[in-house]
Amino acid sequence: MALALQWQLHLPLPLPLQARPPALAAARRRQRGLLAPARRVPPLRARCCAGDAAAAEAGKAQAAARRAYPYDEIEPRWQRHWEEHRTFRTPDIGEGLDTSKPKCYILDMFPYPSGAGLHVGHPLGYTATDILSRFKRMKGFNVLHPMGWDAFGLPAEQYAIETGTHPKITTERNIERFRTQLKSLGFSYDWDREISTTEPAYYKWTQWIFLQLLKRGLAYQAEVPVNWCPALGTVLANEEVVDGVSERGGYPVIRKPMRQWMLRITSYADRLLEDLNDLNWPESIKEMQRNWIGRSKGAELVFSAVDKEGHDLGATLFVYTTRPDTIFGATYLVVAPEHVLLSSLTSEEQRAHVEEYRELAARKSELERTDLQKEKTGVFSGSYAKNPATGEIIPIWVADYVLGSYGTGAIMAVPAHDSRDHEFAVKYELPIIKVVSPPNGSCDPAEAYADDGIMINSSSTSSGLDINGMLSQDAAKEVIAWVESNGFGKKKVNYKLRDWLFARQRYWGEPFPVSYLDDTNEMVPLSEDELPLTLPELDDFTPTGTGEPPLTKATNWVSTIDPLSGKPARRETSTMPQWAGSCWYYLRFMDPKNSGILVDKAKERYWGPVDIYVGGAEHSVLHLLYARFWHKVLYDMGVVSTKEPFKCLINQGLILGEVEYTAYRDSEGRWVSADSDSSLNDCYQEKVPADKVTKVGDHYVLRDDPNVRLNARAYKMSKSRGNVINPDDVVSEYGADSLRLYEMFMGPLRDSKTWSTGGIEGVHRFLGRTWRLIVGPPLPDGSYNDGTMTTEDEPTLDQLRVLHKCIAKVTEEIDETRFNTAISAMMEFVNAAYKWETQPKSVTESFVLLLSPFAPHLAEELWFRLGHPQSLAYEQFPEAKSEYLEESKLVLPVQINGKTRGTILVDKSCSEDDVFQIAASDEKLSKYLAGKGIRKRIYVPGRILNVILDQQKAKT
Ligand code: ANZ
Repeated sequence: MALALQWQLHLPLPLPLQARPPALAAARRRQRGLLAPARRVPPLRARCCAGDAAAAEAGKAQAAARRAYPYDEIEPRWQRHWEEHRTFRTPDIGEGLDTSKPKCYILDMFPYPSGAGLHVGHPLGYTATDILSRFKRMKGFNVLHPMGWDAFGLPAEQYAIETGTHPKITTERNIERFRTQLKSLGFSYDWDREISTTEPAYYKWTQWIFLQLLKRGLAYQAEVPVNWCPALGTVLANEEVVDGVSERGGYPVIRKPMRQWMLRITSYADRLLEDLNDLNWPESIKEMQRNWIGRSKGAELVFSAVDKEGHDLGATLFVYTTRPDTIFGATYLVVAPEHVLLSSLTSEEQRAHVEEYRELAARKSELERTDLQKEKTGVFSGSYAKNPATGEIIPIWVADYVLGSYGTGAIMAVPAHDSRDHEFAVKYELPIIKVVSPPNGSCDPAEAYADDGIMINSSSTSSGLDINGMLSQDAAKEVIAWVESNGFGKKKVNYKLRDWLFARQRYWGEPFPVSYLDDTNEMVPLSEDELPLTLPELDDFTPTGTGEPPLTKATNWVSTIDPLSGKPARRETSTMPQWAGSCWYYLRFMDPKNSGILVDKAKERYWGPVDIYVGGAEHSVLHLLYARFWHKVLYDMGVVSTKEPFKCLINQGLILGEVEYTAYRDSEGRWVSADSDSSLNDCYQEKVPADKVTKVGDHYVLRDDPNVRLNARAYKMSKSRGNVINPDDVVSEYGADSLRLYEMFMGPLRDSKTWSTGGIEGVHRFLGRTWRLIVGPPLPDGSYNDGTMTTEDEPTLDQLRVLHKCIAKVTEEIDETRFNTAISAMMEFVNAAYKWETQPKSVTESFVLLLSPFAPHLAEELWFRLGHPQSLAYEQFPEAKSEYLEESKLVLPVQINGKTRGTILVDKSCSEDDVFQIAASDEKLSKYLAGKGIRKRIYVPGRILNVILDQQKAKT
């Protein structure tokens, strides 16, 4: 996804860094080891200079000494093996796929291949889906686990503008890098299904879908406001505008109407809302989608425009309200500055004011206009309307807190019961009439009362409508019935969801397969057999300065002949937005090479829908909504067989940079504890390395001076903070299996987590211990024996119990996507196995299979050494046997005369006599029982043994 790494988390900023203390003081502190090195120390390999061979050798030796097992030999070997054997290729239907087996389609949100390469945030979700894919394969499922590239978009185009490098070249280079990086992590993708949204063979079908939308009336053109930057001479995407100015250069941006392609997603609003109910998605994401769709119920009311004297002007204003019950309190109307009737409603006296106001409003974003904190502004239009309920003549105003794009773009203002209207009415001295009384009778007269209540001041003999005394909700129904029978309006459902602005004035996107006849300007679609319409080559990507897209510069491409009429025509020069390609890519993975149809029906019926979809929460609204919309259109067309594309959705959490410790000093250079009363704003800040810090209770202090408390905080990884961890470095220092295991061990998949180098060393050591447990210790020269240390011994009951407990736990935790606790269970197994005298082969084999989804390279190597020439990727995942899961022994509390005196370990099958004998011979309990007469024994099997002593005898 284009924004995959633009994390949305807003983290608190650190205290502003003070002017640095004199260099000498800093140097002194550096000597004392308190100042952290300016930047993270690069990994061993990177630290060696090219020419410094001796240092390189030393570095290698150091790395080898730190490496807990030879991952650097094992991992490339198995990656080669998988590639050569196409181990993870999923055969097609009719090509050997056994469709009697259950299927599981496991999908990652495909990345935007940015120039920065992979970030450690990427492998978090990718490792999770890889574990699930490997697990499901071993559980007998046919698994579809593909990868591709969402490669159209702004950064490549901006880079092209700056450097002249064609976006295609940059994109290919970036894809190459991403692919290599992903392969180095051992992910089990079926690389034969790789797709890129920028390939004509792919976007042919994006264009095809557009033509279907056009045929169904779901694509249309409209004049809509865009972000126009006069200084840059270009239209900007929303993300390129920051606080009303261009992100690049800081030039003012205004809203300017432009002809644009729109998609009628609003026709699907109800279905997009209702079908959410059946999805296994996080509730929070469903709620975000519901809010975005924003369904509200109310009425559309009709007000006729009149002049000052009440003469009909022949114009009708429709307003949308969710509170028809408050109609008697409507003391004025407001239209949006962009309302089509505004001009005709404006009187000559007011025209100059209204025009000026309209221009001012055009410079504001919708966000700014709807900001409740901003002061409301507006201008009287000079016209009036008749309130159908009261018969009163009320003024019509224009104000930008009413949006042209919502409802009807006009409202009836009820200042007594709507806070925005109230603020406006107070400012412009418009009448405020209370029509709802709170059920308990009291409310603040200086504010709008927005809740339901009992209707007052709500009857009119002239209109015949009387709702006084009714509850708001009943009154609303009554008003709707009244307006419907008197021709003053109707019941109405409204949505916040708008139609989707589906065009960008950019080069690097899918061309629209339409053109316009030169003579009539009529729009003509390309016929389907002419697809794909390929993007023309272009050398100059700079904006045209007129707002026309860069594609206008491809003059030969733009001029065409409409094949149907033979008339000269001009091609559409805007391109599709970045979202287009990612709306349907999951379908193409099912049948990526089909040139005759978007997806083969049988393949779609087998693989659809996606069973598990994993990605960042930043895509929880738009990407998912757009993809669901297209999917529903394709469903209506019979192209897909399911109503929804993604059955289960998981959002992985954010990985924050390593915790940073900050210490404070006053101007004299003395430490100031972070919890001291004096203001830290006046202090110098110092970053303290982790080895100089210790934890006391739940806070951090200087190891050398525990009275000095430090601030500890993890920040979002960013180049400017210098806290970015590059997965390549981790792979070269610890191996891919360690990175995978660490990312899963950091904490629950869905939570935010902080990176810790100490943590990765921990899991690396665990893998090393596993390696040595099975292969044996290193030989004096550092190499290892071939084969393993396992024996052909029959496993003992205890060994089988430890193994099956681990199988049960790992299976359950993978099923529940709790990978961190699955890893803990494997660590417990290894600890237990180190205590065994022998490692029976059958137990080791099962454990290696358990480990394989998490650390596949190491597991394959061990499996091979255990005597299996084939990859373990399709071996059966071990099954936990219940007979080994039940603990046969239990800890039984023993009470003597009602007081618990100790516990004994007994076999579950023990009889009462046996249990009593064990208690009597227990060292601690025997002193209470020895020589005492027993009056009664109460034994509740599995729960308790209670012994009542014979008091008489006890005394003697
Ligand atoms: C009269 C009224 C009285 C309203 C009252 C509210 C409270 P939701 O729930 O978001 O759909 N409204 C309608 N169109 C608007 C527009 N284009 N721009 C700004 N505001 C608009 O909100 C619907 C309510 O928002 C409508 O109900 C209308 O104000 C306002 F006591 O009408 B109400």
